[in-house]
Amino acid sequence: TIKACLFDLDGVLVDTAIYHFKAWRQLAQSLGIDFTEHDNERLKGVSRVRSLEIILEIGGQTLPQEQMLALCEQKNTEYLVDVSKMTPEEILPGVEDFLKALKAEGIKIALGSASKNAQLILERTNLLPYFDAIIDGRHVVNGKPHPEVFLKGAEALGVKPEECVVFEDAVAGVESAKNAGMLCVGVGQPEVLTQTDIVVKDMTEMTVERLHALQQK
Ligand code: B16
Ligand code: MG
Repeated sequence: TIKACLFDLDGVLVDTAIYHFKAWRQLAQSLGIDFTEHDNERLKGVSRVRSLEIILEIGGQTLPQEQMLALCEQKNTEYLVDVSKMTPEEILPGVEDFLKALKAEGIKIALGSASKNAQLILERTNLLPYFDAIIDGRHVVNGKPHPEVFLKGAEALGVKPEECVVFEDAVAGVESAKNAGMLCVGVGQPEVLTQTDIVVKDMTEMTVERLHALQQK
């Protein structure tokens, strides 16, 4: 039986990718690196410092560790300017109805995000009360595709991995779910999210019935 749903944050519950992109592009420009929206796809689901490494790779640059950490700080300060202005209107379509339906069924809900700003984003969008557990970038040593974030989520909820369904929009996140031995619903394009059990366009396509049907597959 499915007892819990574990949600990624960026790209599944809210679209903060646009704010990440804005802040990273500004930083890349200051380094003389041309960073495009296409390049930004590579940053989805990966940690802040890994994101900077990818941008430096694109620009063919390397920097000392200390300077990299300072740049990550700088990016995050820019990013937080936008995040601190977020409202519940930025919750993606179908999310709240699905979370309410899960609550009504007694299915547990956890967050499994790479972001160190996850708590703040949930607070700004009024999503926080839905969550029974929050595992984010502050709690994990190994980033996605390592299964740590979702395994810790299951543990916090007191359920087994095979009783969990993960919702993910990033390839690294889907791999993380599969490495954890969990069912996975992809949110986005089937051509990209090939390792999932099903793919939905967004949460408007999700119902509790569809969730339970995953097990029979
Ligand atoms: P922060 P998710 C991820 O969130 C984003 O997709 C990724 O682009 C970002 O680099 C990462 O969080 C870290 O975020 O800088 O706020 O700690 O998709 O795992 O919810
Ligand atoms: Mg994501």
